[in-house]
Amino acid sequence: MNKTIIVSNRLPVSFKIDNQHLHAETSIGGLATGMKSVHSEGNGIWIGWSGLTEEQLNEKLTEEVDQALKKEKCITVSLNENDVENFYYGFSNRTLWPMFHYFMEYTEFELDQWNSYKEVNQKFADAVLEHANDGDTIWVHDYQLMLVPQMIRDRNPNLTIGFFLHIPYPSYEIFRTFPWREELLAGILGANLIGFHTYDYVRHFLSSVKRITGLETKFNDVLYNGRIVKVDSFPMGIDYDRFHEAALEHKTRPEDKKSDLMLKLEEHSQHFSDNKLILSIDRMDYTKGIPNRIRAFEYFLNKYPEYKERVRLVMLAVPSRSNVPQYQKLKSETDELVGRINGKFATVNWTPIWYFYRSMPFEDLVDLYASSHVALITPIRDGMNLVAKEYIASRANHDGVLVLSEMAGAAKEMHEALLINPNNFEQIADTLKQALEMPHAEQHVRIKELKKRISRYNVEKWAEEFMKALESGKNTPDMLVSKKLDENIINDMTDSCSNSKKRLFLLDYDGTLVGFKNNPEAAMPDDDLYDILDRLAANENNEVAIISGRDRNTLEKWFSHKNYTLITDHGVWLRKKSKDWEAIERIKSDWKDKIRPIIETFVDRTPGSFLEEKNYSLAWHYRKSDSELAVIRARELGLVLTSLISNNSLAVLEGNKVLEIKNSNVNKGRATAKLLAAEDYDFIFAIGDDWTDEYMFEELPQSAYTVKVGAQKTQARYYIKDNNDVRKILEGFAKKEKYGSELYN
Ligand code: GDG
Repeated sequence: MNKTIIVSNRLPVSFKIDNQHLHAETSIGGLATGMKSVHSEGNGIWIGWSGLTEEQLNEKLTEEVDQALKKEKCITVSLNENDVENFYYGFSNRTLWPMFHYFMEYTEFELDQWNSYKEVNQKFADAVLEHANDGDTIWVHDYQLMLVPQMIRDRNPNLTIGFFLHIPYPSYEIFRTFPWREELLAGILGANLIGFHTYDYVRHFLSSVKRITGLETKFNDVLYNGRIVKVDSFPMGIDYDRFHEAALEHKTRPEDKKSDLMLKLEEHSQHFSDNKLILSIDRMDYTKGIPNRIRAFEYFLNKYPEYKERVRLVMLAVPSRSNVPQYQKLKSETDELVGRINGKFATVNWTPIWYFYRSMPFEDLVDLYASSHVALITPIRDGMNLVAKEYIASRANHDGVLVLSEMAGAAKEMHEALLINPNNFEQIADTLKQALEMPHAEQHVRIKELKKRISRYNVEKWAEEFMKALESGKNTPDMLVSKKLDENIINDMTDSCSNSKKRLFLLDYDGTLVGFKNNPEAAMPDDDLYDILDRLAANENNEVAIISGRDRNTLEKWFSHKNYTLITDHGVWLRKKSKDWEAIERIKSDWKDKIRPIIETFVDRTPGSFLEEKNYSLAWHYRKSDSELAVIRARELGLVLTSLISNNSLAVLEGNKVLEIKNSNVNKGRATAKLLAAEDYDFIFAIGDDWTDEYMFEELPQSAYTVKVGAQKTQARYYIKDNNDVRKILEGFAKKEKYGSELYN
C-alpha cells in the first residue's frame, strides 16, 4: 500500500535534555495539527530533525529518541552542531528568511552556508529515499528544504512530490539578487505540485521561473524536463474547533481552575470596566513589525490623549532564533521602546504596555484572545499569519475587532478585518480609534463573516485540498494528450520504417531541426544537419520534406541544391524534390500595408521585439523581450489584430514566442494534404514544435508517427522534451547498420 511521507525541518515532537533526561514536547503549531490527518492515515510517516544535535546525544539517548519517535510514526534526520549553525541559523535564517521577507539589508550570501544547506538538504532527501517506495507521496515543507524535491526525484522519479512554502515568495527583483537562484529554482521544480499561501506568491514564483530559467509557463503550469509542474495557492487555515471550543470553555471555567493570567485579566476588567485591551502575539521576529507597532501605539496615545488610562497594549513576544544577531538587536530595541513608553505615559493606576517575552501554554493564549477587545497584528511581511485567524476563532461572543497588516498573507482572505499599512502610523492610530469605537453590531457582522470562512477552510481542509491536487496529478503523470517518445516506441517506429516502401519525413525547421536563435537569420543549417538529411534523402524511397513558416527565398538559399521537398511560408509554396516551385494557394498580400504599421507600434513599445516581413505573412517576434511584458503585449496585439481581421480571410497564429498574421486559407495542414494526395506513403514521420505544426499533425492518418517537440498539449501522438533529441531520432532512421544499404544508399 502506498504511503505519504511528510518532510519538515522540525518534527511534530521535539526533545530537550534536562539533567541527562530526555523531555519530549508536542508541537502545537498549525503545521502539526494540519498534518495530523495526513500523517495518521495508513502507514504514513514524518521525517525531520528531533531538535537534538549529534553532539548532545549518546547511544542510549539516541535509542530513546528513536523509540519515542517510532510510536509517533516519526523518523529523525541526524544533524550535528555544525549543520544546525550553518544550515539552520546560517543559510535558512540569515539568507532565505530575510531575503524572502524583503529584508535585503539583513541578507547574507555565504558560500560555506550555502554548501551546508545543500549537504543538509541531501541528508533529508536520503532519509526520504531510504523509507520511500515507488508510488508513495512525499510532502516537503518550507524554506529550509527547498532543494529536497529535486534531490528526491533525481534518485527516484516514481514518487509524487509536493512542496509547500510557508513564507512569502518575493518578487523577481529581490530573488534575482540571489547568487544560487537557478539551483534553488531547480530544487523546488523537482516537485509535481508547488503550493503557496497566496496568489501573489504564485505570480512572483512563476515570474522568477520564467525570467531566470527561461522555462515556459502556461497559466499555473511550468513545463520542466518533460514534466508539468503545477503551481497553486492554498491559504493555510487553523484548527478552528480547538480554539473555538477552548474559548467556550474559557467563559464557563470555574474559579478554582482559572490560571494566574486569567485572574489578572479579570481583575483588570473589573477595576477598569471602561478600559480596553489591545492584543498582539508574535514570535520575536523583525518581520512581525513589533517596534513599528509600539511606536504607532505611542503615536496613537499622543494623537488621542483621551485614551490614556483607557487602553492597554498586551504584547506577547515569543523568543525565537535568539542566536542570530538581528534577533538580539530586535529584542534590545523592543525592551528599550517598551521601557521608554511605559516610563513616559504610566500613571499610578496604569501602565500602557504589558509586555511578555516568553511562550505561554495554549490555555493562556486562548485567555488572551478571549479577553482582548482588539487584536493589533502589524507584520512588515508575513507569509500568512495564523494568529489573526486564531483571534477570530476565539471570539465566542462574536465581538472584538481585528486590525491587520495588508502585508500578511491572511489579509487576502480577511476583508472584514480593518486592514492597515504597518508603516503608516497615522493610519494605524486612526484605525485603532475606529476599532475601539466600533459599534457592537458592526463587530458582530464582521466577526461572523470572518468566522464563517475560517471555520470552513480550516487547516484540515487546507491539507486535504493540497493532497487532492497532488493526487490528481498522479493519475495523469504528464497531463499531456501525447505519450513520451521512449525507447520502445522509437524501436517500433524504426522497425516500421525499415519494413516500409514509400516513406515521408515531414520536418519543421525552427525549434525542431535547429534550436531557436535570437535572430532568425542566425538559424542557418549546419553541416551535421545537411549530413543527416542528405543520408535520409539519398534513398529514392524516402521523401524528406522541410515544412516551414520561413519564406521561399530563405529556404531556397539554404536548400535549393538539395534533393529535399520544400514547403515554405506555412504552405504557400511547394517545391517537390527536383521539381519547380508551384503555388499551393493563390493569395493576395495587399493587407500587409494596413497591418504593418500596427505591428510597428508594438515593436516600438516592446524593447527586444521585432517585425519579420515574409512574402505572405507578417511575424512579430518577442523571444528577446522581457517575458512578462511580452506576454501582455502579445495578448494585446492578438486582440487588436483579431478585431481588425474578423471580416476577411486573415488569421492570427500564435507560435513559439511569435505572433504571425497570414491568410487563413494557408496552413501546413493544407500543404500536407497536397503531399498525401500525390503519393501513397506507407510510413509517415512528422515532427514540429509549435502551433502551426498542429495543422500538419491534424491532417495525417492515425498510422503516422507524429512527434511534438516540447511537453505541451498537442494533436501529435508523441512528444519529446526539446529539440536536442531530434537529430538523434533522424540519425536512427538514417543508420546504415540497422536499416541496411537500402535506406543508406
Ligand atoms: C510561519 C510564517 C505562516 C505563538 N506564541 C505562542 C504560540 N504561538 C503559536 C500561534 C500560532 C503560531 O505560533 C504562529 O504562527 P504564525 O502564522 O503567526 O507565524 P510564524 O511562526 O512566523 O509561521 C507564517 C505560518 O508559518 C504557517 O504557514 O502563517 O506567515 O511566518 O499558531 O498560536 N503558541 C503557544 N504559546 C505561545 O506563546 N502555545
